[in-house]
Parts: sequence; C-alpha cells; structure tokens
Amino acid sequence: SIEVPEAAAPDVGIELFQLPWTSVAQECETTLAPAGIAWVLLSPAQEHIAADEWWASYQPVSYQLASRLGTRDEFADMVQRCNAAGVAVIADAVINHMTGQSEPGVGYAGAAYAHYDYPDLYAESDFHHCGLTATDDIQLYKNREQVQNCELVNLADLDTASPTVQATIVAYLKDLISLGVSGFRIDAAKHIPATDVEAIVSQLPQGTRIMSEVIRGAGEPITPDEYVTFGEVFEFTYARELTPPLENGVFTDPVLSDDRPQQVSSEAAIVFVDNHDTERGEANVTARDPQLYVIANALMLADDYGTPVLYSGYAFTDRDAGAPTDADGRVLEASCADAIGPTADLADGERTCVQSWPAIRGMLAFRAIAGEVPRMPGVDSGDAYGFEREGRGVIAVNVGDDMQRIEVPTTMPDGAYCDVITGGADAAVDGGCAGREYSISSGIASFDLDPGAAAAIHLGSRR
Ligand code: AAO
Repeated sequence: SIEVPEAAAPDVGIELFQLPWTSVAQECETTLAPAGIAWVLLSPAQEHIAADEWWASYQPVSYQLASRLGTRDEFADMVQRCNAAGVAVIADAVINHMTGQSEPGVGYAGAAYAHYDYPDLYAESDFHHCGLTATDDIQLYKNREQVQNCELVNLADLDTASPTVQATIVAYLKDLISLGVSGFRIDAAKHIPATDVEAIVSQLPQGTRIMSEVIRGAGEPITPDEYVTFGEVFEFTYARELTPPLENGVFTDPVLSDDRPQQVSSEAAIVFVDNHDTERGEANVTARDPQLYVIANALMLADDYGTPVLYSGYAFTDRDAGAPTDADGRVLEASCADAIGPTADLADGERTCVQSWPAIRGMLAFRAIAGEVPRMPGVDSGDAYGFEREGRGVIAVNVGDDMQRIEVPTTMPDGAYCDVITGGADAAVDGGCAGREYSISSGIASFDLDPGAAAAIHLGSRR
C-alpha cells in the first residue's frame, strides 16, 4: 500500500458576491468548511447609497454596518459562526472614496449626505479636488497623479494622506476587526498611494491580512509590486495568461517560461479566474461557460503559484443588476448546500454555487494532497494539456472539439486512480470510483478525454 501524505492546511478563499450575512454564515458551516475553503471574501458591509444596482455597495455613505446585505448584529453573528467553522472572514474595505452622487441624498440606512459632506465622518476639506482634468475624473491611467488624486468614475476621492482621514478609516477597520474579521480587501488600492495604504495598515493589529486590488494595466506607472511590502495583491495577470489557451488550445508552459515576469511573487499573489468586475468585463472564461470554467478553476487549483480565490456570484443579463431583493431592498437569502453544478442555464439572479460543485471540491482535495511539491513541466498533446505535481497528483484537460488522448509522465505509483473532477472530493469509494477511473502504468498517467473534459488524480484518490 502507498502512503498518502497528510492534507495541507487549506489556503483557498472564495468571494461570495452580494450574499447576505445570514447566508454567508450558513455557507461557512454547510459548504465552505466541509470543502476545505480557508477564507471568505465578503461584499462591502458599510452603509451605501440607496440604489438597486449591485455597485451601490461601492458607494459608502457612512461606516454603519447596515446595508442590503444585513445588519450589524447579523454581521457580527456571521463572523463568529464562520470563525467557529474555521473559515476566516475578509471584509471588502471601500476606503478610497465615498459616493459618486452629485446630488445630496439619504443612504440605505438613513444617513444624510452630500457628495463631499458625510456628517460626523468627512467634510469638504477631507477630499481631493485634483484640478488636473475638466471633470476632476481620472482620464489617463498612465498618469500617476490623476489616478491617485482625481476621481474614479466621479466617486468623491478621500485625501488618504490626511492624518484625520486615516484615523477615521482606521477606526472603521478596527471596528470590523473587533467583530472578528481577519483581514481586508483594499478596494481600488491603485487609487490610494501605497504609502497611504501602508500608513493605514500599520495602525491595525499585527497579522491583519491585507489584499490590495491593484489591476495591472499595460503601460501604467502604478503596479501591484508597490503594494506587496505590507500585504498581498490580486494578480490580474494570472487569469489573462491562464484562460486564452483554453480558447485557442495553444499552451505555454509557465514552468518553462522565464519566471512569470508579469507577476508578483507567489507568496504575494491572490489569483483568480474571474471576479465580480471581470465577469462583467475582461474575463473570457466565466461560469456562463461551465466546461471551460471548470477547466480554468481546476488548473488554477492544481497550480503551485499564488493563493487562489474562487468566485461565487449569480447569473445576470444586465451587468448592473443587483442580486434579487425583497420589497425593502434587502438581498434575499440563498443556500448552496444542495447545489451540484455546474449548470449551464441559470435564471437571472440564481447563484452559481461553485463551492458545491463536485469538480471544485475534488480539486480542493487534490490541492491539499499536492501541498508544497513543485509543478512539473507540462505536456501538450493537440488541444490537451496536463502536468504533474511531483509525485502527488496529475491533471489533464482537453479544450478541443475532438476526443483526445494525453500521456503525462509521473513519479506517482502505478495503479488505478479515481478522477476527482467527475468523482468529487471522495472519488474513491468501496474499491471503486464515484466518477471516472484512470490508470498509471510504467510511470505514465494516461487520459482519454472527451471534448471539454478535465481529469485529475492524486495519491489520495487511488482506487
Ligand atoms: C457606478 C457607475 C458609474 C458612476 C459611478 C458613480 O457605473 O457610471 O459614475 O457609479 O456614481 C463598482 C462598479 C462601477 C460603479 C462603482 C461605484 O464597477 O461601475 O460605478 O462600483 O458604484 C478601475 C479601478 C478598480 C475598480 C474598477 C471598476 O482601478 O479599482 O475600475 N474596481 C473596484 C471594484 C469595483 C468598484 C470600484 C472599485 C469602486 O472592484 O466593483 O466599481 O469602488 C483599466 C485600469 C484599471 C481600471 C479599469 C476600469 O483596466 O487598469 O485600474 O479599474 O481600467 O475600467 C484590460 C487592461 C486593464 C484595464 C482593463 C479594464 O485588461 O489591461 O488595464 O482591461 O477592464
């Protein structure tokens, strides 16, 4: 018999986009913890403008925890329950700006505001008025001063160098930490000088996890690399390199390439196939194409670069459409406990529930067994591609329109193995396989793959 290595501690996160706190708590207990997901990224928790679009969340009106996603009590209860289940909570910190509303208004939870006036929080002098463009809006991403001092799509831009602004932001973040939050996604971090983010972060308890959203843009002066001295960054280049081969069948092997020059170090990188912005924008592979989406996520989870964050959103035809709400505008609860996707035709507003897909759960189990061993050079065979995590697991995918055979050299023991893509986390059952079966013989793992199929086997999935 062969020895199965101990499963590595979970490291993968998941963005539960626009999911109410009561449902997040339930997911932590019923789907995330059982799947071996380490942390959950929330949508913003603070009070926002009263509007139906999902992006209302990104226009803060006050720092009360009162939003369409739930109350302060519900938030506090959710964080406790997630922590108790072993799932850390990462809050989305919208601290670059307040609203983009030119007219005064009243927020979702009743706070009155004007564009540059948020009573008890910020006044006119706390905001930038860059004076560099006609509208004070960012026009040129190649200009650092514009990106960091002008307004992102009319959103009132906080002067984050100001000590009083920093103190207000720090108090808000500390309030979230006091409720048990482990860290923050820093929204629009590119628009906040790295030195300001660092000054804010340095006032938080040590060990607070920081993930800066800095979209790497061609020819732009501000890069994610400026933000890695005090935390992690979302590495947008990863999906841009991962997904085109899934459409054109031309794979370039990252192991054989020059050290992934367009990417931050593996320790600093949060990687993803898509997120709530890119599924409405640049992403060419999303849950709308379930086969390719499984392949992309499987390759990411099998990789030895970065910390993956999965994305669990909802179907839409209108990119602005918010998640379904009740008459008061509260987002409806949803559960993924019984979802066994992927499903090609979800109705608008229905959740994708990737955390419950057997293929995703199977790959999380694969990743736990692969642990820290390196990714070996890939094998190309027509429109199929595969690679080994040395001695621990092998993955192979077929992105073409024809059946494809691919043979991947491996140091795993010869024998019969159960596929975790079709069989899920518990692929090997009662001497048989829950899904498909593949074999390794004379150090070669062989896969006959249908068009659009993926397969993955690991030391723990031996039949
Ligand atoms: C809404 C309305 C606006 C209105 C505004 C105020 O849509 O018309 O003016 O309210 O009333 C979200 C929504 C916005 C929404 C906003 C506020 O997406 O539509 O505006 O809430 O409600 C930039 C930032 C990045 C930001 C991204 C959307 O750098 O930080 O824009 N993402 C975060 C959130 C996002 C949120 C906000 C920030 C605001 O994740 O959900 O907005 O809190 C280039 C640059 C990027 C730049 C994009 C913008 O990217 O590099 O930095 O992101 O352009 O288009 C290729 C290129 C790449 C390029 C990319 C674009 O890949 O290589 O360089 O394409 O996709």
